[in-house]
Amino acid sequence: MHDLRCALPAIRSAGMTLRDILIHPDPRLRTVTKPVGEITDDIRRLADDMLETMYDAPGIGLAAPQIGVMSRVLVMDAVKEEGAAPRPMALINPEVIWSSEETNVYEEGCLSIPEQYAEVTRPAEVKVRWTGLDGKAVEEQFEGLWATCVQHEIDHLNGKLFIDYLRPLKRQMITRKMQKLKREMARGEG
Ligand code: K2U
Ligand code: ZN
Repeated sequence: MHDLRCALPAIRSAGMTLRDILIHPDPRLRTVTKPVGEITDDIRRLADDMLETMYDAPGIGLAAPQIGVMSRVLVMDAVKEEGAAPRPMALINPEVIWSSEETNVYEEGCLSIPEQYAEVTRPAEVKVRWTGLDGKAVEEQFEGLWATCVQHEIDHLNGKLFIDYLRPLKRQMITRKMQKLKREMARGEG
């Protein structure tokens, strides 16, 4: 993942903050988040912090509950062409209003479930409606990695993780690995 910190000045607000990413299992990752009411400067700062945290991870998406904020906010930038201009996006109260019959299989990961990857099948294209940081309603149809990413992030807003699409045994194995990782992190190892 090319370092996009050069892109940050374009979307920087005064002093963004890197936030800690919660690791599964954590009840906050299993909570259905609340819609955002008014789009305030606090929401705009939250989106900035989420983008900075996402680029730093690095990742191509991040949902507010992953940093412990139980609001319906997600950010993403799934631009993967080397040297292409980044396209940082912030979606407030996003909802899928159409999804294609055809599906895509993608080996997904998750910043809240580090180093674990598994194939997930999702609709290949989705149409999403959301409110932008300027308060305006937006609709866009996503395909490819963008479609996978936006569905992965909207799942996060509903307390759903990509491991929920796996067989129970595989999901339990990943959860146990994360519990071990968290024990080691608590002891300052790992
Ligand atoms: O929400 C997150 O945890 C960030 C996810 C988003 C994502 C997962 C699977 C497929 C698409 C997006 C990733 O950890 S971001 C890391 C990454 C980078 C390149 C391609 C796939 C995943
Ligand atoms: Zn995730």
